[in-house]
Amino acid sequence: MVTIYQAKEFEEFLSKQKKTSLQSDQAYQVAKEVIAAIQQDGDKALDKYVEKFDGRVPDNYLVSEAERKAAWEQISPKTIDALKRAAENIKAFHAKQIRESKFMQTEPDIISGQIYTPIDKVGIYVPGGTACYPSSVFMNAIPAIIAGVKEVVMVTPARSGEQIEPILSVAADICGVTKIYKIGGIQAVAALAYGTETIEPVDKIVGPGNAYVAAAKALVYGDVGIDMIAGPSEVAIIADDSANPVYVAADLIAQAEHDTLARAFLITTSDQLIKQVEVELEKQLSVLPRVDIASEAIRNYGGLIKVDSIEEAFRISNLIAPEHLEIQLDDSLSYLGYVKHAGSVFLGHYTPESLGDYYAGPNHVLPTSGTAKFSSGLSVADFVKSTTFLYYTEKALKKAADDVIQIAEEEQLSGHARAVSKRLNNES
Ligand code: HSO
Ligand code: ZN
Repeated sequence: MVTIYQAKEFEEFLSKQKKTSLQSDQAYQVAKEVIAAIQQDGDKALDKYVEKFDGRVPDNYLVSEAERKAAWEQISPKTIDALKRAAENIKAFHAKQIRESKFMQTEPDIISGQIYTPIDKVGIYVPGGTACYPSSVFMNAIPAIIAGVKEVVMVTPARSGEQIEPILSVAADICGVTKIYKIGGIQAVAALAYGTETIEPVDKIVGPGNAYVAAAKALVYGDVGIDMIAGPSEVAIIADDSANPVYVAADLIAQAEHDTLARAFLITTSDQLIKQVEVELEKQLSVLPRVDIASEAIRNYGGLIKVDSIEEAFRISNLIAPEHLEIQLDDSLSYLGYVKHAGSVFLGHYTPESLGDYYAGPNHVLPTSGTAKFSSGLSVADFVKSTTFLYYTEKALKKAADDVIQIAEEEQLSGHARAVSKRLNNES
């Protein structure tokens, strides 16, 4: 059921693949209408669309302290402990991403540099329903909190208008989300972007969502910041005879169970591994609860690719620029330098992607659909801005004056030139 490719065939398949369109026209049209209405009429429009899309307007959009407390009773202590440990690991990893402001004195009379300041307010969109993931709360909120963002608010739809998923509320408490609003869909994005009487606007909106949420984020971009618009999740696994086919198949399936559009590739020098993985896939899929989703993804978007050398395996992987890359080779660390384009890399036989999805530290919000060629996963850097600064003494200005005036005159901006010359001549 899974397609087997020779390297050349796979390259052809890749080059023919169309970019999945991330915004359907219909989603775009609806988003336009809802955003315009909320921008104009605030809560009144918000209520109207919540009623229309979710069926019921909650008594209060803001999740109360009492509701946040009650959510803890609904989650097992074992889950709470595991979540707390995951949050600690993710915090520790992201803490290392903090950049120090730079102060430079390249010449005695000149000081320059760059300071980093956090965004004031960030909104995190977290889907409810079947893809309700506490790990997404951590991966979006923790880098913001580590960056120093003071107000991190979360929006997530309420079940039958009243209660949000309790595990999302607990995850929000564990990592320090300040406010939670019971609201999802386009209307949530619009409310966060422009504010209403009850929902305060934010400066940047991050987090995954369906086609409607993606369209809404694309439309509000510019008025607020957004993170990337993510496509279907994907993994590429580079392996040779040293790999265990059971682990390889398990990791391909872990990716495939996300979505019928998810992509999962094995790139290997070993014919035998391909045969074994084919058998293992059938075996493991037959006992998987989400067998329908995973089988469809593997059938339509999976592939086992035979290459002649490990160098060729990396060449193919760099063409895919996968969101996740697993290197299931002995001495895997020594191959890190071969990776040119990938969102996140998992090295060795005992580092399944699941570790990174939930727990180990690196972020799981990563560039998909080949966008790792030019972009990076979510990090602390997404929640800070840099501001450069400059200080010159009179002596330093004198030294630079002729050059600056020369260029200003060349641009025919004599006002700029005078802003320098007036200082030199001590003119008032
Ligand atoms: N693999 C997903 C993240 C995730 N997995 C959340 C499980 N829960 C995208 O990187
Ligand atoms: Zn996952």
